Amino acid sequence: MVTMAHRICPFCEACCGLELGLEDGRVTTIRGHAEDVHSAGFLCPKGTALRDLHEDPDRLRAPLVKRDGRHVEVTWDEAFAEIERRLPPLLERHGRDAVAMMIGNPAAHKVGLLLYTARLARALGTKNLFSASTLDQMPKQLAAGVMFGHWLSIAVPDLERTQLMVVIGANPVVSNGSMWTVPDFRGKAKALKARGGRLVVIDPRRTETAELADQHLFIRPGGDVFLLLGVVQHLFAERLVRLGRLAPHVEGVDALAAAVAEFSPERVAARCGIAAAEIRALARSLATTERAVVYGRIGTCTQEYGTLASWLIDAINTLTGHLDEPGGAMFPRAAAFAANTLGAPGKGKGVSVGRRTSRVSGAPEVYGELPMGCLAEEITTPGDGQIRALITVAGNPVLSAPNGPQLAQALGQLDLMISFDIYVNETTRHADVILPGLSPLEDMHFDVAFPQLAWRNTARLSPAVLPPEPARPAEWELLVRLIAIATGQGAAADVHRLDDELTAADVRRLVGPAADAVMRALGALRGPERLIDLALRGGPYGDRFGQSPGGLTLAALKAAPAGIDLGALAPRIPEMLRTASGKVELAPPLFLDDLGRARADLARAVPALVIVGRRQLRSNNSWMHNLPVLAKGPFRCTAMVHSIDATRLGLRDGGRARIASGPRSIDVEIEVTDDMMPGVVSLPHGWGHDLPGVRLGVAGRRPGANLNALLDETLRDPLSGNAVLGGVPITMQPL
Ligand SMILES: Nc1nc2c(c(=O)[nH]1)N[C@H]1C(S)=C(S)[C@@H](COP(=O)(O)OP(=O)(O)OC[C@H]3O[C@@H](n4cnc5c(=O)[nH]c(N)nc54)[C@H](O)[C@@H]3O)O[C@H]1N2
Ligand SMILES: Nc1nc2c(c(=O)[nH]1)N[C@H]1C(S)=C(S)[C@@H](COP(=O)(O)OP(=O)(O)OC[C@H]3O[C@@H](n4cnc5c(=O)[nH]c(N)nc54)[C@H](O)[C@@H]3O)O[C@H]1N2
Ligand code: SF4
Ligand SMILES: [Mo]
Repeated sequence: MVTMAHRICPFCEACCGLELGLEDGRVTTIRGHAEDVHSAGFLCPKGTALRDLHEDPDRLRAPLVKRDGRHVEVTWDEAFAEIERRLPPLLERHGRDAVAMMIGNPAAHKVGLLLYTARLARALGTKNLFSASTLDQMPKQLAAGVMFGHWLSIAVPDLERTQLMVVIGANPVVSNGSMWTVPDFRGKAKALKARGGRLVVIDPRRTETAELADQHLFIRPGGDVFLLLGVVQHLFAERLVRLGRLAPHVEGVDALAAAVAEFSPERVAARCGIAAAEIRALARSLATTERAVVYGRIGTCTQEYGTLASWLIDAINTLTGHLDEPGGAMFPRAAAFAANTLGAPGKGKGVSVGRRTSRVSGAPEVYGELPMGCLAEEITTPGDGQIRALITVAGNPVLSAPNGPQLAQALGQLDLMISFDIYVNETTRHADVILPGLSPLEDMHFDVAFPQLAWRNTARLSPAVLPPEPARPAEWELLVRLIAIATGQGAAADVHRLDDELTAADVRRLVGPAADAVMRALGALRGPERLIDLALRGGPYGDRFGQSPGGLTLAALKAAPAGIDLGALAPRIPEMLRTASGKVELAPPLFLDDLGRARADLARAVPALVIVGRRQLRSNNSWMHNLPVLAKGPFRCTAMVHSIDATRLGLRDGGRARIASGPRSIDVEIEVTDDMMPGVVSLPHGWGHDLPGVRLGVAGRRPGANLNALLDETLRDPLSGNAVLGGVPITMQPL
């Protein structure tokens, strides 16, 4: 008999609702869930790979401990005994900072990992926190934090109601959106065009999104800040600035006008590779279209001016009257966990960064994190505060972080490495203990972060589809057990009692004297479910623990497999602001000061050849190449080269070439295509599965080349610490 179950896809930020057919405890079909209030039946090929992931023989189902250089399966008690034997003495002898944590992308997609990794970090009390955020979106989080008062107060395009959307450095047709939860971008973009609206894409590659667009402009990698400065300058120079309703809520308009005055379209054109007339036309159409929005993503973040570019994008949305307006860039109002729905509305503490610097390079911390590019040197540089142990949580930095080979070497030097992971891959092969979580199908799901970035306000939750194998702990229980060890309570501590204590402490912080009553109201729930119920009930649509009958609760979401619709995005300024001034900060000194760097760089010579990254529909960063349904088909890890460059360099389509950058080099397969801007090469990241000790049978057959083996870990956006992953000069020669 076939039964149906529903599950939010955990693979990318689109968070599609899936409908799974089950027969005899096996998933037989996976489709988009047509009734889902958020995704309405959309899914991509990766969604169907949930089954492959569940059934992948290489996916770990039991903990591994390294003995005599080899990973062997052990019991859970043996794994934790190993940690208890090795971690506390290390903390005792070298202090809390000797243990570092690296948190990877899938942690944002698994509620148990996300909520309890934060608790583990607090329990460890280490300053050495690293995450994929500084390989990704930290510039956007820094810009949003400083401008709006919280790092997750990100304005997202209101695509359904806009008439002009400008996409810079993103390819949502393939990535399905990022820092913007938007299933079926393609369908929504087609609807925009059908109602007479326009899509403009600015990218050094004619991407799948550019194919769909009314206009595509090639931009020189890393040139975005100059383009955006030119646009802002022109808005002021031509008196096109319209703040509209936001006028009383915006600070710094005059300071911004003064700061950009010298960056006329004529002055920036050569540096960004876009003609002055195009820059002026772009500024004018943004200012004169009633509903318009600029959206920037990875391409604008993973470069040396990531923070300035992210800031200027929202500055343009503000100056053209499109911030917080329908059809512009709007702030979602999530049902749970959103800092911009908590506390007193309209004003807050703002954000602070740079409160300390990293030991070796002196890089400023950002929101408590250090740049990923600093991890290797913090492990290998002797002295007080040296990292001696590392805990990775769903991260594969050997492939995902710049200069992966150097990091791999550093990992080999650790006294102890513990990995929360489901594969023995390029990173976890170095781990002394690997603790695998449940398959997504065996785990309940709730998105903590993505409803805060979503195209529409909805609330959804997925119960586990299949029962976990007996005696398999959930990831949050593994993390609590590690917390017990890190806080001296020992591996044998009662996980559920400790969870009660941790949650009671959180509740006390949140509601003060009402804590006992709230804990009673949360009843018999445990683990993440209890935290979700707490966040939902105390959230903006919540039942307020009985004070708002009919409001959201965990039980209400469980009873609604298609989710609960909470309406289209609505204006939220000033209520959502948490800046100290209670205003949108348009000209923060931190950013104005950094403009000096851009000014000095205006005349920089153009390198003959640079490399950028690329994402592909059947791939997800570094870890889904082992799933047969995705791995089949043509070889995808190709270096795209324009025919002009190919001719100049003697490269041929299908041939091989060596790419070098500084002392580093990789060998790749060539794809000649005039979809590239001349002088720019595009290679996807997350490949290079041919390292010794890796247990990825399918991925190993077509390993591909590791883009990050080429990149320099010392190149960073100085404000956000974000790695520079694109626009890096290279040379190429045929093999
Ligand atoms: N050159 C270049 N480099 C890039 C990028 C780029 O564009 N160009 N993009 C960057 C970006 S945006 C990101 S987000 C990072 C991603 O980099 P990472 O955060 O390191 O993520 P992945 O490489 O996808 O590795 C994910 C890890 O999580 C594990 N995993 C998967 N599911 C689970 C689970 O359920 N539980 C546990 N415990 N583990 C799990 C996988 O086995 C794998 O080890 O890469 C960055 N690197
Ligand atoms: N299928 C698939 N989906 C994914 C992922 C995946 O690996 N595969 N990863 C997920 C993750 S972790 C993230 S963060 C998101 C990212 O989502 P997106 O931001 O949409 O990422 P990309 O598809 O890499 O698109 C980035 C674009 O920037 C362009 N670019 C490079 N350098 C520059 C530059 O200097 N300026 C400009 N203007 N453009 C530039 C590149 O050519 C590329 O087209 O995707 C998520 N979704
Ligand atoms: S777009 Fe694909 S990978 Fe992303 S959530 Fe939807 S089905 Fe999953
Ligand atoms: Mo990412």
